[in-house]
Amino acid sequence: MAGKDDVKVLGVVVSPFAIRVRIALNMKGVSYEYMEEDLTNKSELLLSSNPIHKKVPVLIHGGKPICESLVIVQYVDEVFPGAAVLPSDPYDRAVARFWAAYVDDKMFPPMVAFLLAVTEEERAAKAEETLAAMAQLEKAFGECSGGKPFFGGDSIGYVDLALGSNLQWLETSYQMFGVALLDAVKTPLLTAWAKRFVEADAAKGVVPDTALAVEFCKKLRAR
Ligand SMILES: N[C@@H](CCC(=O)N[C@@H](CS)C(=O)NCC(=O)O)C(=O)O
Ligand SMILES: *[C@@H]1O[C@H](CO)[C@@H](O)[C@H](O)[C@H]1NC(C)=O
Repeated sequence: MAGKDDVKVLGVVVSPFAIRVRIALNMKGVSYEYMEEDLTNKSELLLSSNPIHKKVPVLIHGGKPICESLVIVQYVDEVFPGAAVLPSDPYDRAVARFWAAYVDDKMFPPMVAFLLAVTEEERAAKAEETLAAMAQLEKAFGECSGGKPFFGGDSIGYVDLALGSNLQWLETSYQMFGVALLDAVKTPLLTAWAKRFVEADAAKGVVPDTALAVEFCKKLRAR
């Protein structure tokens, strides 16, 4: 039986949703067992712990499953002591939740559609849509960071986790199709921020090599 402090993460190494959960746990200094899922052959544990969506990530804490990455990150922030992920001020928390939802609703879908596009036309349209979202996020960074290194200020916060967990796919878009969705000219603040994010201690060893994401993308495109 799982002990009350036993922590497991069911994930996929290239999944932004799993990556943000793992970085949040690292920020808190929580040790956890990481279990890689094969999404073409999901484990019984995944199916039983996330029966509604059957998706990664799932955090299993003391035998209890928690699903949906942003919900998990908030849970981790509330349950474990250490570096705060969400700001303490309610208004700032609301703003952080707004931008994290924006990443998942407005940036992630066109970015994935770009990576999986079949026609050049479709790819160009999705690039434009992703870049428009990135331009909004560039502005948001200016406002949220207040000149500090991260959306969360001096250290990684909620919006940093939401967006930073997607960096391997932005890099993949460049390597596979020569399109910079994270553009040094159009989004200079985010370009500099991305470098800081991947070099942060909590992110080390979690944000995967682009080569791995490229390989994964090729497999998905072949399917
Ligand atoms: N909104 C969910 C999204 C999770 C998600 O889309 N996970 C994907 C992997 S990146 C998945 O498990 N897909 C499996 C499937 O759709 O069958 C979250 O934030 O956790
Ligand atoms: C699916 O996963 C199970 C273990 O969870 C394994 O025993 C089985 O061989 C896998 N099947 C395929 C087709 O990969």
